[in-house]
Amino acid sequence: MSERKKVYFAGSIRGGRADAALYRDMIDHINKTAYVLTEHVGKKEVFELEKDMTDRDIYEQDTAWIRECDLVIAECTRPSLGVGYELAYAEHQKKPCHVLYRANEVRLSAMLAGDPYYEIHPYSDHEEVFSILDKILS
Ligand code: 6IA
Repeated sequence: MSERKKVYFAGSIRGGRADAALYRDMIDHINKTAYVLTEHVGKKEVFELEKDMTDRDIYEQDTAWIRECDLVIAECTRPSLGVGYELAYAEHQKKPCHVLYRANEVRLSAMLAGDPYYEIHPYSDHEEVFSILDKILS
């Protein structure tokens, strides 16, 4: 267990929860072979749980987890200021960063698509997302 890679999974929270079920499925899949530090991103009741934390608490915890992780996997179909910030922070920390998004639905921000540091993985359906995750984690 201890040698499992620590994954910082990033997905939209206040940016919109339309893909929350997908985040949960991705987190469950990653947890089969690695360890996700940020399970709350896939939780349905995230706003209920959030009530006990200040924004400062969230910021301090998440930036500490980015410093601790082995890699970042971000689902970026739904634009989120927080996810964009996390990716920039992770690049600054020199953590490998993988960006997944549905290319048939959105055009990825040029600030991610144009940054050669990021590994960009367009996909079109759920099955594809799991095989991309397997490749990232192999
Ligand atoms: O701007 P957004 O809210 O969409 O930003 C989403 C990103 O910020 C996610 O990738 C999270 O890592 C991070 N984030 C936003 N809200 C929280 C949060 N709320 N807790 C942890 N990370 C967050 C409290 C959740 C609760 C279960 C304790």
